[in-house]
Amino acid sequence: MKIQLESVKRPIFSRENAKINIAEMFFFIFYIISIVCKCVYLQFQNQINFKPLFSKTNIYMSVSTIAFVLAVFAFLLVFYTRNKLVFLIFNVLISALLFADALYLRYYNTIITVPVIYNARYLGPVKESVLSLIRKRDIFYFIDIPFFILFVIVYRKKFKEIKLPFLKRCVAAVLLILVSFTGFKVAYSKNDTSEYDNNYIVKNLGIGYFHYYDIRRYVKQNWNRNKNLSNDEINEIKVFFEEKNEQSNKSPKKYSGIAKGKNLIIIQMEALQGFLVGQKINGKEITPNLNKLIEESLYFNNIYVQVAGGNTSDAEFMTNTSLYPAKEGAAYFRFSTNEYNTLSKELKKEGYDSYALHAYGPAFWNRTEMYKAIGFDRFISVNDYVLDEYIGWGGWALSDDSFYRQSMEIIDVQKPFYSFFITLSGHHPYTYFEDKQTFDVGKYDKTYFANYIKAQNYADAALGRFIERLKNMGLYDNSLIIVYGDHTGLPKAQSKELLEFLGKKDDSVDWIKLQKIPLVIHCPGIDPEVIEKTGGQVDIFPMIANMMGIKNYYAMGKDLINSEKGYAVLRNGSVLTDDYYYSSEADTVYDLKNGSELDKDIYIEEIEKYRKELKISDLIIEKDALRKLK
Ligand code: GP9
Ligand code: MN
Repeated sequence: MKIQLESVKRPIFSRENAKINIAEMFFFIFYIISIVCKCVYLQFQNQINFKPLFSKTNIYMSVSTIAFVLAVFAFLLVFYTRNKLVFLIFNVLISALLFADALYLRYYNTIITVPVIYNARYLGPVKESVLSLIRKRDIFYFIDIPFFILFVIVYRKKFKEIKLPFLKRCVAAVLLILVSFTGFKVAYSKNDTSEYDNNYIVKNLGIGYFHYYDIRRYVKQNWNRNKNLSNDEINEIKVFFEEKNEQSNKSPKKYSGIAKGKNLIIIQMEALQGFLVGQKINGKEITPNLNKLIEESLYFNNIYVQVAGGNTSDAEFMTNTSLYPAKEGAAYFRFSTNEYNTLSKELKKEGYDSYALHAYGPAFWNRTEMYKAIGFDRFISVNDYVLDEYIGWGGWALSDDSFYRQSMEIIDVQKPFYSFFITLSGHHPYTYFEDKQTFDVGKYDKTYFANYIKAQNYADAALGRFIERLKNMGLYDNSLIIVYGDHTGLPKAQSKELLEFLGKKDDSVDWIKLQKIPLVIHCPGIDPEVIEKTGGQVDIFPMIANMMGIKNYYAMGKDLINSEKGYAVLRNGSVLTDDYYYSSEADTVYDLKNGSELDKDIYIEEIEKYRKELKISDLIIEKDALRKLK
């Protein structure tokens, strides 16, 4: 038979080529089904998706996976060659990626992302123990490849004789893309996709889409990012920290080294707001245990929430690095392969083991990746807890009580340790508590505000029991204990009852004063005191560093115990001091006592000095400067 050239017009299904066409069609269909199956297999094998097979989530995930494979297939069709090499190569590549995903999932419970591949050192133990992670069933990822190779060998002569005309391939590709796009749109519209959890995206829209999404996200965030740190910038950073450290090292410092050698227990409480402290409803304290702890501790009552696009993760980030949150998005996602100076790393030098404890999916907020950069020795996630009691967060999160109890069974308390607890029961929506008569909320019953109060009352009770446990274990007097809220729990849209309850006005100064969280530092040997200086979450690390005698040179925060003046810079550029509030939105300075407007010109120099911290912090984060300054 004469070799047909592309230019020769020939119907795809011409009779003389019918056999070859059928064989080719079979190849294509088998190819698509095979890749779809491998993708779906990965998800069920690694407990991302669960039975029943035909649940709504699984159906839409499969639709999205088929849509992805069809789109890729359309692309390959355009670059089609007679020997089908592009198809074979792609199959090998995707199989290798799925296999790598499976190994990574087995170790870290999350999918491989571009930064992980790009920054191979973050493959960590996976690289070292690849063999131990491989299972026999992984053969499934490659099982089809010999068939395709065989198929191509058997049909190679026949396949050589035909080639679908370019135009027809393009038309077929466009049609496939249309089908793929429609399928994906349907799947996407039926999902409440969360961009905060990579595994969640995989679960709902499939592994194929996730890798596409991850590449797009990476390119978007890094395309225009100039990572080169100029000499001027290096100087700017150096001068900034020289001045900052010179000032803060001046006088002899109070409580220096008071917690040296002690364990560090940080409890970051979900949505714990400052107004709750000491507050009563119908004569009953909302947070009696926190109030009691405060009486024995340093209590900071003017700490402002500084989180931004990373919410809870931003609070964690500030506490562990004393850097500001990223200008856009979440540092946990965007800068998880940076070099940071962290509490864990400093304490490691002193022989401590460090634990991050959070009874939620490890991929949420990209914690798995970010905790490597922070340097936690272990991340105890939802996979490590027995889910034996559900309280809060709609009734499906592990209760704080069980979380604390099980955590203390995991931590090796025989060695000095740093444990970072991130609680969950106080998470919105607080509806779980609506019908529970756990706390008398009076006339507010069944409102968002009332449910929030009940949630925080429960979280407080669990905290109280945890502190009792620490006392029984002999850890209360042998540890530096820090308690604070990660961010607020009552948004502006739900502020009516709160403002009424507190007798506050609905104005910007009253509102900003409510954007505070309690910060409590308990350490044997301190004189309990209320510290009214204004500060923020970036200030936590410097205070710990002073008390534990560890280094913290590149901190954006300040040691509020040892600084003369207090201030807090918010991520939106607003500044709060002990006296005034500069609102970046209104570009106006207000007196914090009475809300009256002040002359901006008097304060602008000081405001700009404080705001410089944001600029330096952004430089450090966006240009990974700490790696280069070492
Ligand atoms: C989930 C928890 C909640 O892991 O940290 O995060 P949030 O929604 O509060 O940012
Ligand atoms: Mn939170």
